[in-house]
Amino acid sequence: MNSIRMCNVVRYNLLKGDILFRGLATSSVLNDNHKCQVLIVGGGAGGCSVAAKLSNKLGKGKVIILEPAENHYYQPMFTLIGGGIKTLNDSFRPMSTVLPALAKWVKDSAAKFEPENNIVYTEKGDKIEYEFLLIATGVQLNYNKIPGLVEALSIPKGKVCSNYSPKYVNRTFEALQAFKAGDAIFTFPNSPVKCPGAPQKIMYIADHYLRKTKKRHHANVVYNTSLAVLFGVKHYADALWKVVDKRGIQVNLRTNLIEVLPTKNQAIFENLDNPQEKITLDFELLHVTPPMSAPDVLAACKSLVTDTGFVDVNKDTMQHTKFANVFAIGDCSSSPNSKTAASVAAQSQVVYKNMLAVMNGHTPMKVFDGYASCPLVTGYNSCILAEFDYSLTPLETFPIDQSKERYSMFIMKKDIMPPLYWHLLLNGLWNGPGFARKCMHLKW
Ligand code: FAD
Ligand code: UQ1
Repeated sequence: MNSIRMCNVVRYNLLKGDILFRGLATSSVLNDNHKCQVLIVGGGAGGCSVAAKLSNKLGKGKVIILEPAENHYYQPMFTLIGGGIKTLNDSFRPMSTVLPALAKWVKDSAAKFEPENNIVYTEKGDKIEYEFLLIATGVQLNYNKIPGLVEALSIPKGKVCSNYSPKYVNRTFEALQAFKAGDAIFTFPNSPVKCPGAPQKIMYIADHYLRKTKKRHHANVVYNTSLAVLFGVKHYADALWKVVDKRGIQVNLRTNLIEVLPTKNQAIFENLDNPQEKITLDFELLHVTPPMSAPDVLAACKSLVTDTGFVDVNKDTMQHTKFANVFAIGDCSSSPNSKTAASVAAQSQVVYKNMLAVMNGHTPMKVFDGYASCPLVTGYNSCILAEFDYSLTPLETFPIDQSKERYSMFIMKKDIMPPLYWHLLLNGLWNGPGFARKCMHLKW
């Protein structure tokens, strides 16, 4: 008995000592050291699709995905949620169900990149050593850069909304339903954005909603954009100008949101061609697309990024310009395409093939053409399917005039794209419509 009790006392003291030690220990003693062939930072559209491809090829345990989020969101659906066409529940799945089973998920964030030593440190203090690194962190939403905005977005049933975050996207349809009369203002920030069509898609849906509910004649629909154009590709911009003219939507170019006055329902804009010139507008609905940037953690690692903080890659191969074992995919890369999931799909095969080439001592040969696609939803039953490349030249899949508003393209956006994303893209089985395009443009 005595010896048992003695043992327990010793065990208790050891445990107590261990707890005390753990409490005082530095993170390097406490935390894990991981080693892997490929580390993928970010398990969004790009990280997940390439993780699936690489782990299928390399086998179990070769790939680590570093990703903190509990859920994976299909962000293109946010536009439809804003219009009450889909629900927030439709837009996400548990991260554990979308990441490939053959890869190891480290549920944590990258806190520091050390590409010179092939190491990434995590927020919780783990150290991950890799042979090859794929950076897929997406962009950072900077709602806090607009004074008053976060406060306005925290007012329950308020007039300020934003499709860009799952935290706020439900506010859009609520604000639309509550809207009675007055100014409905939609903004585009003075920064790079993901899906540059999305800030105006929700405006067209709102316009249609107000028509359907007979409120449109009491409403003034306004698009205040920092850009000097309505859309970056002239072919589609020409079509969109016809839509705004037909619908009586007021477009103010080079007009940038700089402040929201939450209690007054007012927004302050600057004229980017004459920043002294400020204008304060009343609103009954304000849909804000927030300023965005490369994530701070990337921007902090100067050897990894360009002046603007995005991962400095060769725009053809997606390989880092200095570190041959580092690649980037998606919104966090410096490749000058429009930041869309459609681009991620096309990049995924380029990144996969080029990473394998480098692993085998070859030169990366596969080239990304800058493909981007933006289904410009113009209402509850119409959509212009914009597709283009680096040179902003249309690169259309279907042998029809895609700059026309079509019901078929709306159905594609609403019903075909979600399963294509969940079942094909995230499993590494969708590389964009390049092959279909070639088939459909064959001259018979
Ligand atoms: P994301 O999918 O954003 O994934 C980034 C991942 O990295 C996230 O899971 C995040 O948690 C993780 N991460 C971030 N920081 C860290 C860190 N420090 N450490 C580890 N992990 C980190 N695209 C289209 O093609 N068509 C559309 O119609 C369309 N509509 C859109 C509408 C809206 C409202 C929005 C918001 C986007 C839309 N997009 C659309 C754009 C599309 O969603 C993005 O371009 C795409 O998701 C980019 O993929 P990604 O992998 O680069 O980044
Ligand atoms: C696409 O490939 C893609 O990524 C999965 C999207 O994001 C959801 C898109 O919105 C679009 C339009 C494409 C391109 C696909 C076709 C069939 C034109």
